[in-house]
Parts: sequence; structure tokens; C-alpha cells
Amino acid sequence: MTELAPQTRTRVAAQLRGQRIETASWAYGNSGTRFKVFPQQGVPRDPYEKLADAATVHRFTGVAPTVALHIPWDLVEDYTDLARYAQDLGVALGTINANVFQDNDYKLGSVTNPDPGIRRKAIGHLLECVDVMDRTGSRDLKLWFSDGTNYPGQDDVRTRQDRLAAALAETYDRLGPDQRMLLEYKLFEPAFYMTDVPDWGTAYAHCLTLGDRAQVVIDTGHHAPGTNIEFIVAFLLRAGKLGGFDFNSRFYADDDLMVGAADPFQLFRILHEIVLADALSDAGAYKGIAFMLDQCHNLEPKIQAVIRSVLNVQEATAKALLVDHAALKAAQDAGDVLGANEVIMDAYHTDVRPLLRSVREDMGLDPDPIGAYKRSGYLEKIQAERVGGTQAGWGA
Ligand code: AOS
Ligand code: ZN
Ligand code: ZN
Repeated sequence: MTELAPQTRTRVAAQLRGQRIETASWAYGNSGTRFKVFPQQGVPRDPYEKLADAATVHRFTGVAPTVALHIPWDLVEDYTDLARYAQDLGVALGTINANVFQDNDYKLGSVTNPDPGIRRKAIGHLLECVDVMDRTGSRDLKLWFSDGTNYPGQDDVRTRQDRLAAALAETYDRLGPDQRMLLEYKLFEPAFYMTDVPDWGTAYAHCLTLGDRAQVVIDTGHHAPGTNIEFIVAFLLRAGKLGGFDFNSRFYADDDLMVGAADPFQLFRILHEIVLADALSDAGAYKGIAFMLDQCHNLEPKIQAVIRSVLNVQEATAKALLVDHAALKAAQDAGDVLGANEVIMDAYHTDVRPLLRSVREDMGLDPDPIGAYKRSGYLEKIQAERVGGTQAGWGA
């Protein structure tokens, strides 16, 4: 790497130290596809052990201090106790993910189901999730609906939108003043003909009607191939409606592979828009983006894969922070197409790994988190101690 100017290094290093990436509780449990779940030794047997794994990721990376929970996959008697346990481990409970997709009643939908009794049950679960947030101190409720139809004519599209709007409004009204609703969209799956929240436009329109505390969450795996995700990021930032990310990689559909594995350039382009809008942390001009990982590690060792994912986000962020904004603006104003593109590519092609190693040393961390994790003996310890780990919830 060409030597960074001291001022640039100080600015970039400070932002990297302040970065926050939330890991998902379900990433630590066994997962697979609908064909097979290959179990791994030492996976957590309960939410407490998932927190211990998440705390391990934070211990070696220093930038993953919160864990997203999934209700009821992470059902416990006492959420206050769970929050206290997290705190003792040096992490905190983060986003609460609702689950209205794994009950027989939801065959024809949850909040958009034609049966009012089933809609009431689904809304009841969303409201219970807000009760959980009150106890965990979580800021965000993340809603993903598997609702949709498989055949033209199966149900009325506009009526389903009315049902969705009513359910969202009731849940939104239950939120406390410091709580938010993050609405996730997904092109297809499990519904194959029509999904009730298929794209950012639909999510945005509902959030706009609901109010300031309803925002859109972008799962990077939930788009048609070739979609320009960074455009969506820029649009939602401008509208003040970008609430968070579910980061992961896709080769084909909702693959949930490690972020930055399939297309690190796309991840960089997304983070470039974030940096341009000064939206990287709550210290910036645009506050409140939840940077979450939504991944499943079906084949690879899980904790190591989560650490790798955090490092991939850090590397893309470091590159985005190196874009010379003044040079970019000058080239844009001069109509210098190739010059502007070169500014972007220069940053992207920079090897930021030495910078990140030194940032970690500044933070009192091992510069090589994966090596340090492997040397720590944590995996061997949990493999010996935990017998009969549970499935994450996916891919039974
Ligand atoms: C589903 O495809 C979505 O990505 C959701 O975010 C889902 O809730 C998550 O994968 C785990 O619950
Ligand atoms: Zn997601
Ligand atoms: Zn998904």
C-alpha cells in the first residue's frame, strides 16, 4: 500500500475503530438447506451459548458488540437475565427478529392471511416481540414476512396490501419512543408467484405511511441478479429511510453466504454510498443504520466464518473511507467520466489489510483475529463441553 498521509490515516483509523457490526444468533447454530443439515460439533445448545460465541467474535474483532435475536428461536424464560448475561460477556442484545413463517397456520400467509384469526395470531406475535424489546433494551424490531402467493388468482393482491398495512400500523403504534421498526423485503421465496413485500419500493411506501420510526432494511441477498443495490442505498439515505442491512452474499438467490465472498466490489460500492452520506456510525450526519449479518454457515466452521465476515465488512469499509471525495467531486464537476471512475477504482484496489492490522493493534487486539481465535482453543473447548447442540432454525 502506498503510504497514507498521516491525517488520512488518523481519520480512517478513527472511523474503523468506531464501526459496529451486529452478528446474528442463528449464525452460530446448525443450519443447512432443505436437503440436509450437516451438524457441527460444539454448536450452542441455547441462547446463552450463542451469546458466548458472539462475544468471542467481538473479543477478537472489537467491532461486533451486539447480537440479533430471533423469537422464538431464542426463547428464554427471562430476557432481563439474558441481557445481563450478555453484558457480563461484554456484548449487548441487539435487533429482535420476529418469526411469523414457521407455523402451520401461516400456510397462506401470516399478517396477510385471508383468515382474520390467523392474522390476529401473527400480529399478537409481533406485539410480543415488542414486549421482548422492552426487556432486552433493543432498539429495533426487524420484520420479514414470508407472505405471498404461488399462483395467479390465489388471493387478491390489493386486499393483502390492506391487511399488511393494518398489521404494520398496529405494531408501529405499540413501539416505544426510542424503538424502531425495520421492514425487510425479499423478491421471492417461499412464495414463488407474488410476495407481499417483494422490493424496496413496497417497503419504502409502507414505511413512509407509518412514520419516522419505520425504516427499510436491505438484505443484500434479496434482489434479482444484476440489481444495483448501491442505488437503493443512496435513494433510501436521501429519503431518510435506510434503517439497516442484513449483509450476506448471494451467487443465485437468498444464499446467505459470507458477506463479501461473492462480490466484494459490490460491498465496497454499498459502503461507498454509506461513507458519502456520513452514515457509518451514529456519530455521523445520518444516524441509526443497523449493520447486521444475516448468514448461515452450513459447511464452514461457524465462529471463524462470522469473524471472516466481520473482517470482510471492515476491509470494504476501509476502502470506501479511502475514496478521495474532493478528487471525485472535481472529476464529476468537470465531466471527467474516466477520472471519476479512476478515483473509485484507486480506493478499491488499495490493500487495506496492513492498515487494519495496525488499527487492531491500536485497539489492543491481535492484528490477526482469525489466527488469534484459532490459537485461543475456544473451538476445542466448546467441542468438548457442548454435547447435543441445536439447529439454528433453518433448513430442517
Ligand atoms: C429471510 O429470508 C430473511 O433474510 C430474514 O431476515 C430472516 O428472518 C432471517 O434470515 C433469519 O430469520
Ligand atoms: Zn434477512
Ligand atoms: Zn434472507
